[in-house]
Amino acid sequence: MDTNDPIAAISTPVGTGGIGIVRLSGPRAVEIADALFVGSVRPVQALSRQLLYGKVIEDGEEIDEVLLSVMRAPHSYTTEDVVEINGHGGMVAVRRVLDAVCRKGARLAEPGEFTRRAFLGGRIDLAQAEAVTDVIRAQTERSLRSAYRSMRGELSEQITALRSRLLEEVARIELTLDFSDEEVPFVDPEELKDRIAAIREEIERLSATFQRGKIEREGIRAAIVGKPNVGKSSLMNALLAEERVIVTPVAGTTRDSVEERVDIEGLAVSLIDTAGIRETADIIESAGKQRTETEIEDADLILLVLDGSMKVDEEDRSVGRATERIKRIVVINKCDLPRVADRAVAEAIFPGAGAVEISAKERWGLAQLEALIADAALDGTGGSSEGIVVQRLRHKICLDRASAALRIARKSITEGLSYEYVALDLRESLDALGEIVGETTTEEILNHIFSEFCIGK
Ligand SMILES: Nc1nc2c(ncn2[C@@H]2O[C@H](COP(=O)(O)OP(=O)(O)O)[C@@H](O)[C@H]2O)c(=O)[nH]1
Ligand SMILES: [Mg+2]
Repeated sequence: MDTNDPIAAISTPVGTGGIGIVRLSGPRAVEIADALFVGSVRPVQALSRQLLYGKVIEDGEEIDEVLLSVMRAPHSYTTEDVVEINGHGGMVAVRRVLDAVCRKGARLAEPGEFTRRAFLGGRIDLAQAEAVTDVIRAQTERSLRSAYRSMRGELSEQITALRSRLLEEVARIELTLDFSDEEVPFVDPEELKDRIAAIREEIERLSATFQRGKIEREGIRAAIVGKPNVGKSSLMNALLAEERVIVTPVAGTTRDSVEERVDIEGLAVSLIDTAGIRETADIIESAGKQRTETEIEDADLILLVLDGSMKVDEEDRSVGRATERIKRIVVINKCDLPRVADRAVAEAIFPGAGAVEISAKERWGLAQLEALIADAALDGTGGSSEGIVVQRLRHKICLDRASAALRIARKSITEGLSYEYVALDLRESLDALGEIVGETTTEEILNHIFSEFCIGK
């Protein structure tokens, strides 16, 4: 792939829209635009980021009325000269501008090639380049926030800081190796071990945030479970803020599971309304019951619903036993009615589970329940909402390799091996971290990463 020729692509989504953008990058980008654009100011004379109004005209034929901007190197997305032509959306109009640009000497960009040039130009590192796709692909607010922070360089900063700490240790050790007979300060093995352990701990902490990243990206499955008639379907509707599921006073109305996705505090939560668990002779209801058992197995979180106007009975306890192994929240519903079961009772009967009092019918207590759901979803997943989150499996694998190399380094020191071996282990760890930001990444890996991008980015 030539990295120096002008490239062009349509940067807006395929389909009909108000505006379609053709983006050009490379040393001759402005020249190409100049050959096609007719307006009050010529692209070659434009100030960087100035918006020019005019027309794209090829061989006397007017192709589109456009707004054109020039971003001059190195202050552009790719660090090269970039031209963006904003024309009318719709596949034919944009396509014609792109064709004209290509006839003037640009070639079609490969997927991710603009971002690849930004990486090769040194404006962003590899982790930031990957985060660009993560920003574009984010399906939830939380994963967008995390991806955005990585794109801004927060993950890279942490990796770079860890690398420079490691590099310092390598330098110290190598110095003692090179000048072992001379007056070089001796590196105390116990102190070295402690410093390595501290670095390793941070790498592990970062790696552990991957689980949180996964949940932020993919969300969780929360099954609404309880005996018949406690208000499971009503709760589902309340959380969806619509009447999705049929609610009746007849027990056993919901005979099969219903699943819907909701956004709860920026997390994608798949809510599953299940058929009530109870002994039954009804064949359809009992098939629903089996399905319920599977839903419980597959759920990340259980919303165990109780009827607050009734005493907790054997049926509730049996639901409790069926859901014991999964993280759960006890939802005491119907709290608009005279209260019989309350939070204290629920917490005593179902220890370890958080409890909340709500009324699905009158729709109160829901905000508190949502906060509990979000907390429970992210509980024990490492990291925090303020900290940076590792979103990519590739990064986690590199972190784990870096950590494993440090574990071996410590072992070598303990076993009294020569510092030569220790230095090798530390270098292995450095390389693994370097792969995250693209310091030590092979061409093959780069090709793979950028091929996942969309065209025009
Ligand atoms: N008073 C009161 N009644 C409710 C509440 N939630 C549900 N119900 C009623 O309880 C009955 C059963 O509700 P439903 O959602 O179908 O329960 P499910 O069998 O657990 O799905 C219906 O008559 C609902 O109107 C609530 O918060 N307060
Ligand atoms: Mg129901």
